[in-house]
Amino acid sequence: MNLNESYVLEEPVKGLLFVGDTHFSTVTPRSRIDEYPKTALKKMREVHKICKEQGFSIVVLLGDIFNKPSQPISYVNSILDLLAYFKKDGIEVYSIIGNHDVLYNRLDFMDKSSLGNLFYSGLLKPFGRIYFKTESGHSFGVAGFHYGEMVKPAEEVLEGVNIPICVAHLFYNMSSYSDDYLSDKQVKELGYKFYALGHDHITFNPVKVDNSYVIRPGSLMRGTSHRYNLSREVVVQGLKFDQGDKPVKFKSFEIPTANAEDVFTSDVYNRKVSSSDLLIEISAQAEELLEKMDGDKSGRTIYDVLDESDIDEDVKSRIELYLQQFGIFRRKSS
Ligand SMILES: [Mn+2]
Repeated sequence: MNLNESYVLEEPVKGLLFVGDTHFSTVTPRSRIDEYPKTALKKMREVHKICKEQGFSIVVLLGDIFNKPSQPISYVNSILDLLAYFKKDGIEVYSIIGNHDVLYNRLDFMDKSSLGNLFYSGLLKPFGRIYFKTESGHSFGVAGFHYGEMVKPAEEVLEGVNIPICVAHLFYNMSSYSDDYLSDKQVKELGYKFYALGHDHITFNPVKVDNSYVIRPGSLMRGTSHRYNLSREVVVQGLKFDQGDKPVKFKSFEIPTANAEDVFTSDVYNRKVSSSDLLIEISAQAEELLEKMDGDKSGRTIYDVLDESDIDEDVKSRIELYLQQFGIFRRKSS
């Protein structure tokens, strides 16, 4: 399987729709009281509806399709069924690979992941490049970079296109920890007109940097009861072509969501749960923190990162206890 396939589309394209981290999972996060797996599929049906109504024939998923690399076969099948539903209406779905999709961020582990099933089916297409033209004759090139791949300059990878677009699974201007982000400097130097980024679960309006735009729709699913998830709208964002006098127009579409109070429980961490469930939850959060620390070169400690994290205080203190079990104690201030 070529994860960096090039596609040259024959038919003129009317628009591109970007869908942020879907995080398909059969496990309902403990903070949610709805059925997460079903809600995720329902939201993708809404995406399909938007495509039909707005004339999008290309959907680009921005990575983290699955929450964990391996998912139950029945759930993978229901996602294949969903992708077939897009295909039936002539909507092609492309995707890059996020850090949650493969074990150890190793692309050569794709064969062992559920995302690999989707790719082998041909209903979801991993891509390196997509070339197409619009009705008015503008030529576009979309360069996709999987998590862990270095983003290369537009002129190096997309020759002879009017409007180059970069799709990657990276934060933007996040200088605090790790190196999985695009800096302002890179955005300027890489030379793309648009950067559509997954990885960040928060929804942003496009940011203009010189003559480029950074697009971050945020995750399709609200996996946690983090503060930003309680208030934000869930959207998909896209580009429409040949609208009036402009070759490209940015569009944002809201995906209907339940009220946060109907999805998340307020006393999530006080709910009576088995201690093993609690341990799984806390260790998952702690592991995420440790992962973030991996790329950190600023000399900050895990407690610095923990203190700044958007995690309930109650959980923070439990993570602290968890870390202490492994002999990782808070550094005494001098
Ligand atoms: Mn994600």
